[in-house]
Amino acid sequence: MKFSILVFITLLVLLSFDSSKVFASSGLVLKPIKLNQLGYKPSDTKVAIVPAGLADDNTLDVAAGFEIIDVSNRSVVFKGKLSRSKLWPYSNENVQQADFSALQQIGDFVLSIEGVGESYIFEISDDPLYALHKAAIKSYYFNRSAIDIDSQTGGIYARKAGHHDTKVKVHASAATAERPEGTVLSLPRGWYDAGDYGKYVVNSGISTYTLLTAYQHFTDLYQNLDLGIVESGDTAPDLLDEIKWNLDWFEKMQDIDGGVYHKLTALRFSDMNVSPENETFQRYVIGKSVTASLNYAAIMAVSSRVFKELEELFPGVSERYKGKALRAYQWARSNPNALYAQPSDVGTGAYDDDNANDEFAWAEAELYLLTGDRYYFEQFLSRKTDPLNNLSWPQVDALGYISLSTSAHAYLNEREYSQINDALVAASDAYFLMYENSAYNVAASEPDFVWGSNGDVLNNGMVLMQGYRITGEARYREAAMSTVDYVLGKNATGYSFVTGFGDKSPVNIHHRPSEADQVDVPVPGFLVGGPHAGKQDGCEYTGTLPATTYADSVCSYSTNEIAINWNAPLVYMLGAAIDTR
Ligand code: 9MR
Ligand code: 9MR
Repeated sequence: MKFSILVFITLLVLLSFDSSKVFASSGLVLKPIKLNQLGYKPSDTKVAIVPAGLADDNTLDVAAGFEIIDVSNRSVVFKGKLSRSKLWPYSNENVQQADFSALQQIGDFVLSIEGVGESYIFEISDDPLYALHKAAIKSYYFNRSAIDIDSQTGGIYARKAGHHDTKVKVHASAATAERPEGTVLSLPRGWYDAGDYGKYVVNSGISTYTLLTAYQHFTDLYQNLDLGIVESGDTAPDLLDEIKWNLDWFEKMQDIDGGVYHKLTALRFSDMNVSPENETFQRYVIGKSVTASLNYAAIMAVSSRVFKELEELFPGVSERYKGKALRAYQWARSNPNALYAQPSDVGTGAYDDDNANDEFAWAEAELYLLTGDRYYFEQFLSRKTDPLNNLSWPQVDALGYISLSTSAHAYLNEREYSQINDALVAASDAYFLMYENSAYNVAASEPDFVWGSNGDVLNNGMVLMQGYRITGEARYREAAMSTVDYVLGKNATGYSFVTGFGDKSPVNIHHRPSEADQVDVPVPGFLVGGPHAGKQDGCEYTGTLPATTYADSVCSYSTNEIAINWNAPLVYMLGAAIDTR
């Protein structure tokens, strides 16, 4: 198993550090007790993490009991015992767990431990994540290009439209005889990728997929969910209206020959304090790649299926997407080695990937569901992908499995269908073990602590939710929700990683609109990338370990930027939290 070996190696490496120095310089501990700062439903598993000293120092492992106090009258409503301490290698801490799942009373509480202190106030209620869920989706609205965000829908974050993208030029790297360098194209709408103003097909693809999957898995929840966006009040679900804004741009990224442009950006990033309307760099479609084309094929295919059911509202859309999906796949088959290579005059995000096998498999799964043509399923199987492979923008193995598992009943025989579901359950089992053995009580491990770690952790949660969806076994859901608790405060930094939510959440995000506006607090509902030890931006960090290297500073684009592909599994997991209990 890849992670057990990695855990072992990490342990060895970490234990050879001078841990007292690491701890002394960490300075990250805000409140020593770490828990989900938003709260829990009465029936949820509820676990807080309590520091028990350094990896090489067990002397603090003495506190035996903890109390939960009702803040309205300071009465003790629950008493429990801490677990034995355990090492979490990613923060080099010994920690103990305080499990208060048995407390099901509604109210506002703190967890208190003599000699350690009190936690932030958390709530137990029927809908602790409801507002957060809406804000997590609304963040896409705030990141729309080519639209004025009015004050009715945007409140204090109202702003003028930026990047109409009606005069985009074809970059030399994407030029053909039919569309030579400098050809002007109109490709408006879409979401900005992140804290920059680029629109990148690969990353937009996985983000759109995850939101569409949330819609398909929790349809009842989204049917009438009012997001307060400009389309609210029309007859389509708001979540689909939001997704459609992006698809309107996305579908236009196809060249005449069927191949798909890798991205639409300027040649370089602007300064941080430039608002959308003030960034007026010439923009280009840059490169044409096999990974973008396959992403595009997959997204056009799944969108064609979803919008078919809404034919009256969106006439002709489903059929158009279908044609585009097939042509993009054909191009990818003819150009399997067209991996993206960043041209020397371009400095925006690369989203380059040296392996398109998983993208092929994902597109083939979606095309099978779109057409029923066995050829695609056979191709999918021949790729031998594994849904346990770390789900993230360059690694999309799990996505084809999730789609087939959701929608293939009519297409696959029983044996084939079980094969798909078994692979997802096996991946869920691996993540479950990780959760069970984790000192921090979270389904996360070494490979997750890369740029965008919070997104990786939540993607583990999304895979675990498939185990729950397929088997109905509550333990998978419980392990999945550990990833939500993690990003909302039960982590080694003590931050709730979503802007505007939690007692301690990021304020100085790497997000140009938030930097450029006159508002002190950042646009709400954005999940920051999260800790990892890369420090690619050269900023100041107090922590040095995979789970502690995080800075709430604008400088830190490697840990404190926001991005559509990280918010998407947050939306999925919050939808799951609300809809499945
Ligand atoms: O702001 C950019 C951010 O969106 C990207 O994720 C990041 C990595 O590609 O780059 C940021 O831009 C920085 C650039 O790479 C180097 N000079 C400073 C830029 C802004 O801080
Ligand atoms: O999420 C991306 C991460 O996996 C890469 O390591 C990193 C550097 O290439 O880029 C990240 O994506 C950024 C993209 O290149 C530009 N827009 C902002 C994205 C989030 O930081």
